[in-house]
Amino acid sequence: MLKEIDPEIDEIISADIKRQENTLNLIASENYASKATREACASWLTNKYAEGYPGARYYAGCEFCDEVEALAIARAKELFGAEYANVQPHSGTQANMAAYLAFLSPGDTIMGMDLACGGHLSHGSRVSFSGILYNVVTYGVCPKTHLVDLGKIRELAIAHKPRMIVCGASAYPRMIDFEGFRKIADEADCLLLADIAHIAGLIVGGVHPSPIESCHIITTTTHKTLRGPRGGMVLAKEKYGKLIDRAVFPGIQGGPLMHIIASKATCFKEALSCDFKEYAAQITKNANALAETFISLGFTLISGGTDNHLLLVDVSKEGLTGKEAEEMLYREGIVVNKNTIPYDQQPPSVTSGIRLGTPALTTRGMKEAEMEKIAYMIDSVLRKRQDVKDEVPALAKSFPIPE
Ligand code: DSN
Repeated sequence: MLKEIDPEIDEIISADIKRQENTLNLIASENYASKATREACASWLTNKYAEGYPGARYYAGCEFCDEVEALAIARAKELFGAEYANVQPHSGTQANMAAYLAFLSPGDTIMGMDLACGGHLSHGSRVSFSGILYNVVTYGVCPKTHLVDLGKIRELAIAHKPRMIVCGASAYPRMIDFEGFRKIADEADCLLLADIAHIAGLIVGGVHPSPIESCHIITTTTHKTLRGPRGGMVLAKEKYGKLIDRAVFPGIQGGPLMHIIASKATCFKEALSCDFKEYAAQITKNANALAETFISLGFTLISGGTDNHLLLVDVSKEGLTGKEAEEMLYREGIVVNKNTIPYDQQPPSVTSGIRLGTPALTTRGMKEAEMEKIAYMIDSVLRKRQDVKDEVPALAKSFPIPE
């Protein structure tokens, strides 16, 4: 149908499907959503306005939207062991925005991880609403170990008395010590928000500690390691629910995307399965295999390895910028993103590092042996300046993207 009505868009989509099929996707924040979740995204629910919440809507005809959202909420709570869930945020940034609006006033102090050290734009970057509206104190990582230094964070929290500490990151290869952060938040008498967008799938898969007991508010996306549709979510104790609900709608959003909420529900159902636990475990095994092969080849990894789904390679040691490395690899069909490394001398548009993640290739069924092969391919491209144009499509073809 799309082919007939809008052949131009159909052709572009088809070209991107081919691109996805024929390349090796190591973007740490991407994944392949299942056919079931994609079907829900494309469903008739896109037609419906349902401002409000189940049982309290501002439009007629919301009875099925109520059922869908109630199911999504129930499954989210079961999946994470949470008392409360709001599944309406359109994105992770909007989940964070709603959490800030619920608990902070403009001008309040928040503490978040510096973007340059692996934090996210919405954790207080000066170019984001979070840095514009709030007084931000950033924390980094230890310049030597590249690890979060809870001692330093404690000192900052005592000195600056934030109203909220944000833990969680977009480019941090190690585990987040939620309990350690909570001790600091309690001492500083402030709220603790965990942004688990990158690691949500690892948490529900049991390969990363859960923030549910330690953190007051938890935000996430649903499309990264969780492998659902593009979207956001807030989790918390029931007592915070009313404030958060009001902040999401009418605070920062109007009509919820009911087709996406249906798809989130399906994603949660998939993530509740035993298969998903195996998947999450394989993501970290694959990241570890990739890291070990890189180390054996002499590459420099930020923090010396990984505990999660991603690794950061310092390509300046190879005489390259992150931008050059990203482009060289993409020409061969290996998709990574340039990324700042802690205390980077290069601007964010250039960078000294590349970030690699294993969630997408693990969805294709790849295991440690394939990770090793890929590390060798990357070595060939970046160091030996050899092409791997034949190997990439061959490997991609052997591991088709599952329906
Ligand atoms: N832009 C995402 C990432 O790639 O990590 C985070 O929102």
